[in-house]
Amino acid sequence: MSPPESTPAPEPAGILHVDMDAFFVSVELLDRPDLRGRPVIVGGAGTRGVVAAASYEARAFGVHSAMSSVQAQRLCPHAVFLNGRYDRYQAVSAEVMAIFTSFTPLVEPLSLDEAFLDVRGARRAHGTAAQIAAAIRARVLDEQGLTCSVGVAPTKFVAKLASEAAKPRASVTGPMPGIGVKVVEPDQVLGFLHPLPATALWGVGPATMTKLERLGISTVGDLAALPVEVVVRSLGKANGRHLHELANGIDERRVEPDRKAKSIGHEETYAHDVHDPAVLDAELVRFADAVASRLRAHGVGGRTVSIKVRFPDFRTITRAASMPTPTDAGRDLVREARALLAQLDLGAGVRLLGLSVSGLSEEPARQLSFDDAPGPSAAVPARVVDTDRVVDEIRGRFGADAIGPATLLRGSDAGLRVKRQGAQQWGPDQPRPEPGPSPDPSADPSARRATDPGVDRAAGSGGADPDPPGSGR
Ligand code: DCP
Ligand code: MG
Repeated sequence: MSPPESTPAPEPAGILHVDMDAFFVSVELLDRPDLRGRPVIVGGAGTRGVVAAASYEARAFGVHSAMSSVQAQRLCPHAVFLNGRYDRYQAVSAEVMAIFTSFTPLVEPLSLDEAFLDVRGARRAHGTAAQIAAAIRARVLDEQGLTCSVGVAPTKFVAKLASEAAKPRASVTGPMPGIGVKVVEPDQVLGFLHPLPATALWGVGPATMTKLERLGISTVGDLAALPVEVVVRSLGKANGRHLHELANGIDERRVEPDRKAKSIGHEETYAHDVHDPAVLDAELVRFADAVASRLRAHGVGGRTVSIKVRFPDFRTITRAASMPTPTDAGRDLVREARALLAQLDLGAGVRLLGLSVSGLSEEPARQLSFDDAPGPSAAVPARVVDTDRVVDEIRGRFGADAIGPATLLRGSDAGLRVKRQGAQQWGPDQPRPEPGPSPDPSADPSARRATDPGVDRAAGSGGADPDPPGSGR
């Protein structure tokens, strides 16, 4: 009889690399839907201009980022050149990163349009890494009207290569959609990596490639098969070892989250416009609870609570109120958010509801509510803190839905029903159900600027609708 297998099964892939498709161009197309399907280039059109981003239609002509605009114009004379609007890309990027952070606090942004996520701790609450990837794509599409490609793998660098494999492709007959999500499980890593050209490895530029070619190496598999000493002799100790490890699928680098989050929030788009105030209130409670949990997971509290409402006609408004001290307690957030929502006329129905907290700082203080006030000593707030910690611990072990505020459990299951109708309504590759205007994020980032930390209640409750001009409606 053979002895029992001693090696434990490797942990399933849990690192995501998310990269927006044709990012700058796709953001511009939100405001210029008439240009969809045409070769579009964002960059400087002048003689010294450079291409920042090219639509997949333009890429079919050989146009790519960092190419001179003169050359791009030569390759694709009918391309439409647009000036870049960095502020706009930054604002959309913040919204997209906030979606990532709603799945895991372990988000490492690499640039405006890409990030690594470590979702190993989020699987119990959100499903497998592949399901999380699909859910992220669906939410980015629904809330921002943009597509992204996701690689799922056990390590950062394989995840990055996998997202590349999931991308759309340019072709002369028009862009070919990508697979959207590419999953590389641990036992598939070497099969995925080894046929790739060695230049696919991080750190292999032209100079290194020349040295590798002298060793007869062209693919990652060739490099992996060489004894490490040979590679070290040619490339030096640090670089040689590192590349040899990568070629063998080894990459110990952890996802380093951006500790300087500006705001933490949660929002959902509903499949059907919500008219019932009781449902909206239950949603606020649920969002506040989720956001407070994430504040505590980050070890921060926030002072400014913002709500966001998008109406059926895509008009989007935000309102903000600041508290005297930062908090990480769900009920503080609910109290502020309720007061803000009460000032709005919701008669038209609500397409999207959101709640976020900014003005983040460490060491949140608890605001005493009447429930706490009669306590005989200062020990009462400490007990409140402990309750929240217990909630966090139960969620950590059993998932985000394991425990929640009583409001969500009373009466009907309105909150849950709405949730199921929410953001996960479409699979990542399904067409949008309505041909109407794209969700218009231009309304949100500009409006949100008015709710930055420091804005007080008076500033947030003005009657003017901050929906900016040119929002495409
Ligand atoms: N960018 C830039 N200059 C470069 C490369 C990129 O200004 N040399 C900007 C424009 C891109 C954005 O960064 O839209 C993201 O870069 P990507 O390499 O991810 O390229 P895209 O998102 O445009 O396309 P895709 O990721 O679909 O290949
Ligand atoms: Mg990109």
